[in-house]
Amino acid sequence: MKIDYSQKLYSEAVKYIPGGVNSPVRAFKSVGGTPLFIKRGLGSRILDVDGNEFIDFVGSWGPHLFGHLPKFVKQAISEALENGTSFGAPTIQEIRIAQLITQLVPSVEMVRFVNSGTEATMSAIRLARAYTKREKLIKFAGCYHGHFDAFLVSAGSGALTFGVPNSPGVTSGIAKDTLIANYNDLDSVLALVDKFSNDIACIIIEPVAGNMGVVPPKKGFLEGLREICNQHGILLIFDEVMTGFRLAPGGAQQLYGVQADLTTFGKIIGGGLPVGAFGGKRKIMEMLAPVGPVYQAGTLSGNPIAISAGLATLKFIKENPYVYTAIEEKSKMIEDGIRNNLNNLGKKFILNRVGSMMTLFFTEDEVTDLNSAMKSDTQLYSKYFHLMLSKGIYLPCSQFEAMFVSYSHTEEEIRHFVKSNFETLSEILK
Ligand code: HOZ
Repeated sequence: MKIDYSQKLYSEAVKYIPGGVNSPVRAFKSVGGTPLFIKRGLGSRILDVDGNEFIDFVGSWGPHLFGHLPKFVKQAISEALENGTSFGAPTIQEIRIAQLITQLVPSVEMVRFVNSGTEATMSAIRLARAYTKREKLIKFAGCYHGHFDAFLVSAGSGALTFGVPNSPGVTSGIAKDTLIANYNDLDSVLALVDKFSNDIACIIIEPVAGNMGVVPPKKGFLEGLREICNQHGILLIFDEVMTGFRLAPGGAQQLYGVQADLTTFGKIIGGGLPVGAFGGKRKIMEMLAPVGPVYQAGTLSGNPIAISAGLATLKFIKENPYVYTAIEEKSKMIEDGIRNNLNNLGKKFILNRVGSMMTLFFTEDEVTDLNSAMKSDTQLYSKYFHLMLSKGIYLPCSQFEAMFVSYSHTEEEIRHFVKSNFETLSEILK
């Protein structure tokens, strides 16, 4: 595969941008090699600057539930653009998308828009702290909630991939208010609650973890958290930046039947443009300025172009709920294919899948939390990644990320994926 132009651009990029990238996971650092510079994306395919075409299973790390540039998003952006790019004043679209979200996610009675998942989670914990008048939060080892200071303690995603789960620059004052529990381990939560009960404002969790690779919640885990929060006056925050509108129109809370007090969104909610949001019960949300005293703001928040793209996406979801069945079928086909391949090769590597999010871990021990995820052989993953890439399949460039299936993936592409998966596994296990 020729990647000369990507290589040239990368050597130029590192001169002006730290690591040549604007978000660390893109840098191919953990798998080695040069990040590919992408020129365009359409449907399930992306094309790099050297002219290589790939079937994309990253989907911009989650937003592209319908593949790249679906017609309804393109049209919404073009129409919105005719009217201008930003006003710093309310627009009709913001009301419409807020209405739609409150219909799709019943625990969300009010919603505030921001520009990224990070902004959503950092604003949500400020609100939780103000509402409960408490300062500490519980997060789970390996969960990633964006790059705000309070979350860069035992963080997942790039922080985990690059071995910096506790980032320098986060003050000890901030870190001491972040308590760490183990995913899928209610006892570890109870131990913290026993010790700090009256100081804990919120428990924040990815209801399906996607930033240490995909780790599903065990039966009863989310319900248990809900129960603990109810008993101790703690707010439960579901970070649905990845799972929101992906696992079901109402996200993971619909899938598992557990409601959060506050929910954060990103990715799909912006239809591929930078939008984040957080929402929840009215009495909590009305503590936000200008109604209440909790300050939170943004010049570009609710940006009309981005919100129009998000609105078009959510409308499509509402009007075409069958898409979830179709995406589930596609994802199941991939899962069955990989499992069949592993069986034929006599390997018991762990494949975790929830809906259209999945991760193949290169370990034969069950992956239920950060410790078990870390048992995965990341060198083997790197080989897997590069060989799959050479067969035209673009996967996350880290073991500790989710692979995403979209509505635009065709059966033929899935067959190609499964065949490539078999050839690749056979090769790297030789
Ligand atoms: N898992 C990450 C976000 N949820 C990947 C994207 C990024 O950090 O750039």
